[in-house]
Amino acid sequence: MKVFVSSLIVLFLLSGVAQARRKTRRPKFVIQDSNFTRLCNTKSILTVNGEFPGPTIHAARGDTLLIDIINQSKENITIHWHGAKQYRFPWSDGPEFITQCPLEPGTKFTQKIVLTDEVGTLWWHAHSEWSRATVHGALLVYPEEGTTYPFPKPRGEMQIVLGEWWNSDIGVVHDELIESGGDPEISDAYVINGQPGDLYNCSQSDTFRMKVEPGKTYLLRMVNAVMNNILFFSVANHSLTVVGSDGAYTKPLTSNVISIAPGQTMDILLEANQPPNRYYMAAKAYNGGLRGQFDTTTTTAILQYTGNYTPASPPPLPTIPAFNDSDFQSNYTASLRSLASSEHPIDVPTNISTHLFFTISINLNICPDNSTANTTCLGPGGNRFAATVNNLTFVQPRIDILQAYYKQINGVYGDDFPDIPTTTFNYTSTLLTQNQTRPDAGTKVNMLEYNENVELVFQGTSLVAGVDHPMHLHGYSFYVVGSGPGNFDRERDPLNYNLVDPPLQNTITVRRNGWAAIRFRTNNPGVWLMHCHFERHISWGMGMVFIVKNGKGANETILPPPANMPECPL
Ligand SMILES: *[C@@H]1O[C@H](CO)[C@@H](O)[C@H](O)[C@H]1NC(C)=O
Ligand SMILES: *[C@@H]1O[C@H](CO)[C@@H](O)[C@H](O)[C@H]1NC(C)=O
Ligand SMILES: *[C@@H]1O[C@H](CO)[C@@H](O)[C@H](O)[C@H]1NC(C)=O
Ligand SMILES: *[C@@H]1O[C@H](CO)[C@@H](O)[C@H](O)[C@H]1NC(C)=O
Ligand SMILES: *[C@@H]1O[C@H](CO)[C@@H](O)[C@H](O)[C@H]1NC(C)=O
Ligand SMILES: *[C@@H]1O[C@H](CO)[C@@H](O)[C@H](O)[C@H]1NC(C)=O
Ligand SMILES: *[C@@H]1O[C@H](CO)[C@@H](O)[C@H](O)[C@H]1NC(C)=O
Ligand SMILES: *[C@@H]1O[C@H](CO)[C@@H](O)[C@H](O)[C@H]1NC(C)=O
Ligand SMILES: *[C@@H]1O[C@H](CO)[C@@H](O)[C@H](O)[C@H]1NC(C)=O
Ligand SMILES: *[C@@H]1O[C@H](CO)[C@@H](O)[C@H](O)[C@H]1NC(C)=O
Ligand SMILES: *[C@@H]1O[C@H](CO)[C@@H](O)[C@H](O)[C@H]1NC(C)=O
Ligand SMILES: CC(=O)N[C@H]1CO[C@H](CO)[C@@H](O)[C@@H]1O
Ligand SMILES: [Cu+2]
Repeated sequence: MKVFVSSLIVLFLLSGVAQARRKTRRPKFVIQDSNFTRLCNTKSILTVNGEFPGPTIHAARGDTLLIDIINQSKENITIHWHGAKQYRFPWSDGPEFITQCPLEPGTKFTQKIVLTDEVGTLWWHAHSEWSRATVHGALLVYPEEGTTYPFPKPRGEMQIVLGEWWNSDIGVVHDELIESGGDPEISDAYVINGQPGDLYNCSQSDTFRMKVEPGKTYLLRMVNAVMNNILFFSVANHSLTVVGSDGAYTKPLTSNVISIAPGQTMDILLEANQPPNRYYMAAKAYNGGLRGQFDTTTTTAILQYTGNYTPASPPPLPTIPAFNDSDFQSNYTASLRSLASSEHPIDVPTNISTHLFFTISINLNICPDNSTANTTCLGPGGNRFAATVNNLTFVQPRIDILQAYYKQINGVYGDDFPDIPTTTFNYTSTLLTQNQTRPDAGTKVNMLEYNENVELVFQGTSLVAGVDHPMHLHGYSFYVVGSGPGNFDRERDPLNYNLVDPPLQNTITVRRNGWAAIRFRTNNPGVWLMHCHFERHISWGMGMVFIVKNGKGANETILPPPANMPECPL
């Protein structure tokens, strides 16, 4: 049986980090099965180096990472470096059948990640079926040598990785989702650094603890690696000040509760300014969609002051908004701002050359289809769930799109993913018909020229059920210039855009029955997946692919593939 270390108090002190400029770091990732015990059950899960969550990678801005991935498991696997832009090198991005074929059992691949302007907390995770449930970890990028944080140096720091735990085998949860056509099995717990916390009888002794000295300030490196839910997080009697998100600095945003979506990261300052004691940190789901069921449990960890005192028993629990508090959710999401200082300027595209408008919807297909012998699926009305961007369910190809594009292999994808919906309708109407819920399907990409200024408006729809969607773009960070409820109004809404200090993010939660507008410049040629970071939604097809063409200069083209690239069998 494995011995886990996550209940130990490990504080990484900041002195002496980031000594050398432009280092190359070479950690080894061994993908393997390991037995873990949670909630009284022991089961085998897929891990990196036998750890759950997986190893934290430390780097400085501008460093190069060479990750030797060795697959000693029985699963096909790929690893995605979430938030790393991978300039001109989509070969290392990772999503299966988009930029590579999976590493089959017994194979190896060295992924090269050249960090550029990213700073703060990024993360890495598996990007093959649902294996990211246990295969994920933090990637911490420190300021480069000779520079500092744009906030007072914290006494210490700690990664806080939020996850979701099923007692069932995650492969079975995935297969049943596809088979049944309904919602996924509800998870058994959320976890903080791999532990559900001591509100569960079977997790009393292993609850994650973070030790703090009275009067000192700490940096929480938070990653939401949860599969299917946005979480609210709070620490009893303490306030949380977000100073960074998705690998970019933000203006300090202080509140008692934060909201964080799957795919998002946050750098959070916590001042240990309360009477020495033990305090719960806690997280639970936000779910404004009100459709279906979800995991309503609370995960906890303990913030523990040093010194001699008689601890409160139990420690105080924080107050967390109700699971359906969509006002808090939307408001919090819309409150983030770029730091936008002279040392950390922003560069929001203004002369927009490409306008895109993408609806994001939950859809229904008739059941059966050819993938199951079932005549009744477990979706509403016996239908099978699907999900779409511009009414297209993304169909995964068998040859990865990057390989097909680079080698000009025909027939793998179509290049006519629409810039706007093929039919317009009242996207957030309460009166949509069943016929409108039927999607189209295909493997289509949207082609973009190099150096275009793109504005993309995501429009949530009320088809089947309006729910929030955390949309994630690979290869880029984007400025979130606006968001709002209801249908986007092309005349009125742009007048309220924030072009002064919009946050730079790689994942934006589009509120249920609402819209969000993002901007980015296509300065990174490659094949880039864009998808909802709720795992059930991407499994149902809520994704699409951008191909950004090469520019004119030799420095503006995709670099050649690495020698050991895991290609798909032709
Ligand atoms: C996990 O536990 C099972 C049952 O105790 C055992 O058969 C198996 O070898 C273990 N696997 C690993 C990877 O330790
Ligand atoms: C693993 O991926 C290969 C393609 O690279 C595929 O042929 C094979 O069926 C996959 N295996 C599993 C177990 O999914
Ligand atoms: C049909 O779906 C049900 C519900 O998920 C499942 O239990 C059953 O195994 C499926 N049957 C077949 C033949 O796929
Ligand atoms: C925890 O243990 C107590 C006492 O044995 C029991 O009453 C309770 O149902 C258990 N709670 C859970 C969540 O298992
Ligand atoms: C935490 O805050 C609550 C409510 O404000 C207060 O009643 C309690 O005494 C505080 N606990 C500690 C240990 O400071
Ligand atoms: C949203 O945030 C603003 C500013 O913090 C606050 O004034 C307002 O009351 C909030 N609205 C809701 C619905 O929470
Ligand atoms: C189902 O299979 C039939 C016969 O093989 C084929 O004609 C049809 O296109 C398939 N439908 C889907 C939705 O794949
Ligand atoms: C769209 O639908 C919403 C909700 O049903 C309704 O309030 C609104 O009036 C509709 N808009 C138009 C232009 O029909
Ligand atoms: C929905 O589609 C069916 C079959 O194509 C058709 O008979 C029906 O009239 C349509 N209903 C509406 C409201 O469009
Ligand atoms: C999506 O496409 C299908 C098939 O063409 C069509 O029946 C349906 O009305 C479309 N739905 C929307 C919302 O555009
Ligand atoms: C590529 O090189 C040209 C000529 O030196 C320069 O103008 C351009 O800005 C460079 N592009 C990038 C992305 O560095
Ligand atoms: C080379 C290598 O690591 N091979 C391993 C791949 O995974 C299988 C299944 O766990 C092992 O049996 C091999 O030893
Ligand atoms: Cu979604």
